[in-house]
Amino acid sequence: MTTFNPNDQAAKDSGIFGLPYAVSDAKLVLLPVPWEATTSYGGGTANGPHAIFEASKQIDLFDHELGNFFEAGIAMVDEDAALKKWNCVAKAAAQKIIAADDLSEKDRADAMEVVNSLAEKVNHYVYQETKKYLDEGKQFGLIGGDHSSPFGAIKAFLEHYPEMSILHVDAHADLRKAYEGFENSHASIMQNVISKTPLKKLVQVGIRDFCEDELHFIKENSSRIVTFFDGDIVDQKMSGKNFSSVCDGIISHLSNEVYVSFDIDGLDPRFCPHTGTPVPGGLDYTEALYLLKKVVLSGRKIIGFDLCEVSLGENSAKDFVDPAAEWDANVGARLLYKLCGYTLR
Ligand SMILES: [Mn+2]
Repeated sequence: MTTFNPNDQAAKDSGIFGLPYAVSDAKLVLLPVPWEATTSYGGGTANGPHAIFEASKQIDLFDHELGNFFEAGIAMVDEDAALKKWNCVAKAAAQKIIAADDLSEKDRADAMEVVNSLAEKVNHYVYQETKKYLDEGKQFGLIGGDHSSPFGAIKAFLEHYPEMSILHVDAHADLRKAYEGFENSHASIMQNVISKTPLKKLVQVGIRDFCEDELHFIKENSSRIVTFFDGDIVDQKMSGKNFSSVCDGIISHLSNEVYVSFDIDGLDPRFCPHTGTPVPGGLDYTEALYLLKKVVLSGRKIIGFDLCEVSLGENSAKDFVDPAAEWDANVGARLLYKLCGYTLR
């Protein structure tokens, strides 16, 4: 600890962002959830936490806006070996269901049972871990994994902060009632949050890929869900409304305690070309940061967050095979650092 110099290059055995803190010393704990069982299009997001961890070491710790906030201590928990195994088993079962049309009813039901029961285990693990750190008085962020990863975390946060709202940045509404039959699909996370938790307000931003049922669901639940569609934000900007007042409109729906659920594909895909389900359009990196900054400046408190769907693509695994894919991890790590900064503020 005494030899740590934030201006030096990260040491080989250092933690996330090159920091020297153990989880027990850290004010902010990051939980990796390498889970992507129900990935429907491009995979690889289970490697997201590791890729972000590696890329995080090149970040300059001093932040022009937030200063040396890392001194509060930030540490990432080791990936859970059992969870990694569950991911492999569930992914194989899910692929069987997605790929084969000639699957017998029984085989299909069996495979579905494997996926659903392992997803329940993940939810339980994430809930327990989140609750543990919140009970210890730590701040908490989760690194996915696909966007189904944080369900247990959101549940635990709601027990600690019943009045909290969620700021959800995403290309997708994630309000499907099960996707491809999977109850805990990445495309259903906010449907599950709305139907299975007492969350009072979900504020969605950047949404540009959704089905008509999801739109109906938003309208049916208009007291709990406010959606800022990407197209509407673009219309406002194109006709001369400045982004600052667009942000004010979004933020006005948030309660004082804000949990951020950030799907990287909410950004323009040039910032996340290897994410599983990229969609053209979306927020600029700087716009996303500006929105988060304005949340804090409004006097609201960011109490925690998840960052999901960062991926290097399916085959690049852990060794950065495609040099272009390292970009996704670089953006993810920088966004993560800012999320940590705003949470520690
Ligand atoms: Mn999502």
